[in-house]
Amino acid sequence: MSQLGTCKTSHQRLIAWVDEIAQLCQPSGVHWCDGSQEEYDALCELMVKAGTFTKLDDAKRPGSYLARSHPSDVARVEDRTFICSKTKEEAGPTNNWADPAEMHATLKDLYKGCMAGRTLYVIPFAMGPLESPLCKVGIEITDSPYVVANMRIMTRMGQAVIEKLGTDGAFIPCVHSVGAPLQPGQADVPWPCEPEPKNKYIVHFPEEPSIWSYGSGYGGNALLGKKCLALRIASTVAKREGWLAEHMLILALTSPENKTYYIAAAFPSACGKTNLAMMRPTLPGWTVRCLGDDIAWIRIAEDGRLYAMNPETGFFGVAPGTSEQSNPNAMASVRANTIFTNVVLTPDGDIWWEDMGVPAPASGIDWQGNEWTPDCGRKGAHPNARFTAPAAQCPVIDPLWESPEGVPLSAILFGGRRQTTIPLVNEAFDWEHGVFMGSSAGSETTAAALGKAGVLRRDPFAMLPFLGYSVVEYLKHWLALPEKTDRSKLPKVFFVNWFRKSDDGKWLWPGYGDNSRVLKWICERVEGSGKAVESPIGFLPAPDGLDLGGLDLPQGNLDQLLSVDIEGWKKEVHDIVTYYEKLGDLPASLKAKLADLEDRLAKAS
Ligand code: O2Y
Ligand code: MN
Repeated sequence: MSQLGTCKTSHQRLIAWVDEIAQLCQPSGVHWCDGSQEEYDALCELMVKAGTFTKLDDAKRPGSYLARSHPSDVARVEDRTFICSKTKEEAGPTNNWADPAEMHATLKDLYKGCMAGRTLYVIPFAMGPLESPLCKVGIEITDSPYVVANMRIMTRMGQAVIEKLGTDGAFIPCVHSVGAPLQPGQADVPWPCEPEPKNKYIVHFPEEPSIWSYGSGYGGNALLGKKCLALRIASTVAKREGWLAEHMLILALTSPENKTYYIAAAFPSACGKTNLAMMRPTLPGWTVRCLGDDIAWIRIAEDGRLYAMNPETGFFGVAPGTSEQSNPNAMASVRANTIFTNVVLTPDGDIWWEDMGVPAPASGIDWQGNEWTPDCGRKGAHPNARFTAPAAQCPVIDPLWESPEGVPLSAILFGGRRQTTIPLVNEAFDWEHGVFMGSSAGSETTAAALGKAGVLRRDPFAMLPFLGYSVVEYLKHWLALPEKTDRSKLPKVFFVNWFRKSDDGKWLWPGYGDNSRVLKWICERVEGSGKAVESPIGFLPAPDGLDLGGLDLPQGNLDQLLSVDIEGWKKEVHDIVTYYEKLGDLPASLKAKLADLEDRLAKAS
């Protein structure tokens, strides 16, 4: 590494800031990342020596590594995530707020000497193609080589970003430390972090803007380009600048007639965004291409339409449950050059996880580094185990996925994991009704989110953990779009639910590739040809509206999937009313949509 890592910028503000952070954190050295393959390889080798990485067998998983995190550091920490806007009101009722001056004082104490014995890495990164009108540059300082390696996959990182910044370009400062300084002579551990939950901090200062993360080396807590910059900070910038930063996948659906429709979809964490984004349709002649699986930046273009762009360059996907059946294109994406975190190491130097669709190895090493066998009574992979893979390796990556302009959206989908009440798909009556649908979206929780599994958690626009400002102001921002462009140019809005179950607990809908049947109906509705019936909750597919050719779906299932459960919906409305009360003074048009829904349900009963 001796020839690598020198500073190659004449951006004086950047140099001064790096010096200031180095003074505060007292690292043993400073390494400016150039983003090269040579640098990546050297860092991986360093991590293999430190025990952080295990190199996987090159014949089985070329260029790939396994990392095991500390058991206390396995997921995003929502209760330690703070939005430090000037006032609590600006952060809104759904965020943890702290006074910015007080938080700065707390952080200054924490970061004093926190990188002792470690290298401070400077990561120049861009979210979005460098030439995109929405591209934002961040500089992440970190003492974790694991973060550097992951950031290289997930963002456009390195010298090209330094060139873009020139001598005075704007950047968002992001400071990250694992919070584990080393005393002279102290041996390091494979996954350094601050194990005490209350000493972890994921902090956003939207006005500055800047990001400070302390104590965790994992995922969304540490790869600061992703949830912290591209959602929490970007949402505040987007509000100011008149665009949208959303927790949405982007896909392209092409019909047998070769017409392509671009669709963005907002589902809460752990609802299968990655699976849908790169789905293999079961409908003959239809293809899906992936543009992004997690984040969409959306702007009104010159032609008045909404254009969506994926600011990331990789997938940080949940491993357990990913299989040839659930997501063959994700499996192909992780065949090489992938970092796996918290999965099982097999005796032949490959990886395995629960529901991978292949037999478990007779024995292995589990995510905690212990001997493991399939019958030992413990899971081998952590439920939030991840793969970090380059998006370019996805076999169905869309040719326009790096388009600086983005792609024009025909439809926006909201959805969640709901076992009852919510139908397979329904279409909003108009834009405001669509915003109402997004505002009241919810999902039954799983392991990736904090708290108990199986509990309905309202998650407006799937942005609850990722919004950098007040949810009421956010909803107003969405409601204001028809004032900024011709209403007829806005995408149509739909709500989908692949997760409905029968009374005896069986899935009513096969999901996965068969979701293409729902997407086809959505495209037909965009064209004005899809058969629909008006209902109290929106437009539902007519009984013969969905293309179910070749699918052996019992009529009873279809009836349940496409009917309105009036009593269930009345309870839903009651629950939304209660939730809305917690959000504060919502825009009148949303309250009106709720009242209209209540009226229509009353008339239908
Ligand atoms: O637990 C983490 O740190 C990762 S969370 C995550 C990662 C990729 C995409 N989405 C999410 C999410 O929680 O929405
Ligand atoms: Mn996500």
